[in-house]
Amino acid sequence: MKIVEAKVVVTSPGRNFVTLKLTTDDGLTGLGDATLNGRELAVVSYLEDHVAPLLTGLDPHRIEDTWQYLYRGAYWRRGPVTMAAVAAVDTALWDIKAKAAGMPLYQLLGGASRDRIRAYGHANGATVPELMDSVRARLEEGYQAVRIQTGIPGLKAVYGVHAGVAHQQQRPLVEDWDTEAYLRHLPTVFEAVREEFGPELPLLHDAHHRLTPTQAARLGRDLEPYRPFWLEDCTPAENQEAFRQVRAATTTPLAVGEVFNSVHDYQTLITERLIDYVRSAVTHFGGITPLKKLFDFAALYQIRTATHGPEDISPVGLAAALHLDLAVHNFGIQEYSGHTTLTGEVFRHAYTFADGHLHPGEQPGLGVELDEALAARHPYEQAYLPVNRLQDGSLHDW
Ligand code: KDG
Ligand code: MG
Repeated sequence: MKIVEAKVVVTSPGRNFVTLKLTTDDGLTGLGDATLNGRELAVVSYLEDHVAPLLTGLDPHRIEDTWQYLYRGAYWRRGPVTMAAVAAVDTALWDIKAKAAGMPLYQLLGGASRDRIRAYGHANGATVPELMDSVRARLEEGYQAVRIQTGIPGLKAVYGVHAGVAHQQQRPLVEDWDTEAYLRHLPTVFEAVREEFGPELPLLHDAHHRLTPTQAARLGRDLEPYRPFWLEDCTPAENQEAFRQVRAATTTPLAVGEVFNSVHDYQTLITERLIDYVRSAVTHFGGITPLKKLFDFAALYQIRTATHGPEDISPVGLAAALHLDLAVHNFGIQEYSGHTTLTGEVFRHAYTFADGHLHPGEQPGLGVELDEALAARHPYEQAYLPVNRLQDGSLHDW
């Protein structure tokens, strides 16, 4: 079998998605997600100008070798643009291999280790009462684990929680931030949610890289009475050693990795067991091949998986995650915020969500079909993620 076509499809059924479609001389097709939110077209160029010309004529079954060819062969390694492009190729090749085998992909990854995949949903509120309503809505949808994010008194706009604030803009929306106000407010939010919903509901929280290690250590300790399921991205993890301070100070479980694109980003975090969950997505980590290796490495240290699954991972990237989730023994939890109805029409998928759990379905391959005609009716729209500024106007992590 040979690859005869490598085509990049960009579509915006509500938000931008970049998809690679590989076709073989046997007529099989494979899809891979290459969406890099806010920097989509850089990956399109990487794929179209530098990767697609290399793919035609290759044997699609040689997944590991093709991964090494694109990673080592380029000389310039890592980085989100490169690794999203490599991820798309790798995912599409696994899709083809599983279709050729006539099996859902998880069967090629070792078969199912579990019957279903526990997901967590997003509850957001500008105020605590709004947050309570949002938690209630998620529970009504069936979720059995919820990430809670709120506005902070005195701040105009906090990422992801202010209703009516569009995240995608022609220029980045400017949000505001005050860490001390956040550190004062968040424990009171956890207390209120625990009071309302009881001790059993798994509650997650994303600090979105905004804290210093000292602040993160304090927050981890202050949240301990409310038993959070985890504290995510508590401090920017370019400095892996910084997690030592947080870890020494608190037993609140720690999750990190949605912006990582290489196992090397995790080396200290895993070998010193400074974290409890690895959060990388197939889409940004170079594909299924390296993510499976990461998960197996993490398993040696009793660290679990929690693949990034926001709306800007396409249904193709999400499906890839679900096949891994079902197969690996050290699965932890899967983020799932769903997609718009139109996105589900552009990317028809076999995976299902019921009773707070996902399943990738039993179709051969990933179980996702791209409706190219419908995709073409929703072309790319320029969009940016927001930025965050402190009260004095200086830029801060968001
Ligand atoms: O594109 C950025 C989003 O994927 C990110 O902000 C979402 O932090 C996020 C999460 O945990 O889903
Ligand atoms: Mg996050």
